[in-house]
Amino acid sequence: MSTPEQIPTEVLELARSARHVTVLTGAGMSAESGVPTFRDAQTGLWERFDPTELATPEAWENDPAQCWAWYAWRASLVRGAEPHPGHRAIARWQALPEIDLRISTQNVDDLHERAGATVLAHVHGDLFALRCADCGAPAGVGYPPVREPVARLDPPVCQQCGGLIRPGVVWFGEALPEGAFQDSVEAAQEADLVVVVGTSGLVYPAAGIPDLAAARGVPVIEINPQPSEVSASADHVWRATAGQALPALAA
Ligand code: BV8
Ligand code: ZN
Repeated sequence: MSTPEQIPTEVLELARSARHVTVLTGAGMSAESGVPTFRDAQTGLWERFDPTELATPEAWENDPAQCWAWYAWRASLVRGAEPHPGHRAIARWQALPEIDLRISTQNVDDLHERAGATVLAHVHGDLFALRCADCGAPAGVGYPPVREPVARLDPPVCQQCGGLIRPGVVWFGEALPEGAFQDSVEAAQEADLVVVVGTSGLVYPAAGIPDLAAARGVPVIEINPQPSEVSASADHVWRATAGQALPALAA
């Protein structure tokens, strides 16, 4: 019986021979840094909050102050979190001169970057890239510090047009940032190895990327302690956490 930390032989061989690697990450990548995932039982954000009231353009239109307060609280959680050994392992792997490693993340946090990695695409946007909801101008302000979830906080106002400042994330029903999805698809299809870490594979179009790679014959490894929608399209499933698996994979 192997333990989660023990790298499966076929995974080790793929990782050692790959020169073009794409790493796709989801909320599970940040879990060991203390940033809650969305859908995990007990700890997932959606156990406590209703996404249809918070992560949609309609939610913003109906109650921007409720939306802003939730994102300000999440931003405080992220600011208080640190990258873990899994984030650092990806950054080390990417820094190897013989490796072309491209990271596509669904995460809106900056933990990959703070671990020293360069991210090709934040397909669901960037929590901290605040902009005006009306004219799109980048905001010259940040989130206020929020220690506990609060019901409402007034968003700041745009200096250019007086519109409200919104988080730089992609809400349900909004288009992904221009180029981000296409860049991610290309990276995965051109890779000789795709590593999918910590995603439930439920949110499209990002969830389709492993299948698009697999359809081109690219081997896909899943790292996730639980079964997910990605598991069926993965050639190898490693039931371990990001913090357990990635340091061994990128050693
Ligand atoms: C679009 C950003 C078109 C904001 C997020 C049917 C009905 C309605 C809609 C749809 C439908 N079918 C398809 C859709 C479209 C919709 C969609 O997919 N809905 C799903 C839910 C059915 N998609 C969209 O709306 C997208 N846009 O399609 O646009 C368009 C085109 C042109 C013009 C206009 C429009 C936009 C989707 C973006 C949504 N934004 N978030 C915010 O952060 O608040 S989604 C949210 O879920 C997260 O940000 C995250 O990015 C995403 C995916 O979640 P995961 O990362 O997978 O996280 P999850 O909690 O689910 O899973 C965690 C996993 O980690 C688990 O598997 C767990 O086992 C594992 N794990 C736990 N611990 C660890 C671990 N793994 C490793 N190590 C550990 N330690
Ligand atoms: Zn504006």
